[in-house]
Amino acid sequence: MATEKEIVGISKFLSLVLRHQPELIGLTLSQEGWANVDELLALAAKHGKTISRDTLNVVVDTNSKKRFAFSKDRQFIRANQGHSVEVSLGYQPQTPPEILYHGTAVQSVASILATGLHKQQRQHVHLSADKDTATKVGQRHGKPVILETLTGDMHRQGYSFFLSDNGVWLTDHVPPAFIKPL
Ligand code: HQG
Repeated sequence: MATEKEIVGISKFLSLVLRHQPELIGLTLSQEGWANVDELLALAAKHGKTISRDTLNVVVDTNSKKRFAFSKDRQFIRANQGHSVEVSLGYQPQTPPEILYHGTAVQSVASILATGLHKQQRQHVHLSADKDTATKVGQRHGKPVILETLTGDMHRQGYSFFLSDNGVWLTDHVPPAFIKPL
């Protein structure tokens, strides 16, 4: 059995190659972001990261944020969201709740209120359905600040929203008019 520390390490490694730099180990993702599991494991081993199929199953199935998903036949794996490489995950546009939250760090607030939320390196701006999650997201960057986004208004004005398989709301850009500090 892999230890908790090994599992976290593998999860970070999977985020790296499935979201950001598949080329690091010579991996190719499909347009929808899928990697062949056998190929992933073989390339990982070749680059000094040996992961058994059983351990991979544990990492995917126990991940607290459900970051990764297998295809139905479990031959392919992808990250559910958070990519910086260009993929089309195939999520259908959805009606968001009236309010969603964005957790950020205090040093970014002035710029966000002036120019809106930008997706930066990722493919989307990430929004959370609850304040707790937003706080955790913001903490990754510094002292957390939660911003309220008026997503109901945005949707009625034609902005598109997607809900990832692990419950993260995704959109392209949130203009300042739809952002309120809590
Ligand atoms: C900030 C984690 C200045 C934005 C989480 C954020 C999430 C601006 C940072 C997922 C700005 C980008 C994504 C502006 C946005 N001026 N700063 N105009 N617009 N920002 O990591 O949302 O653990 O790319 O506030 O749970 O923090 O990876 O995005 O602070 O779901 O699975 O630019 O990552 O999931 O940072 O986090 P990120 P995020 P995982």
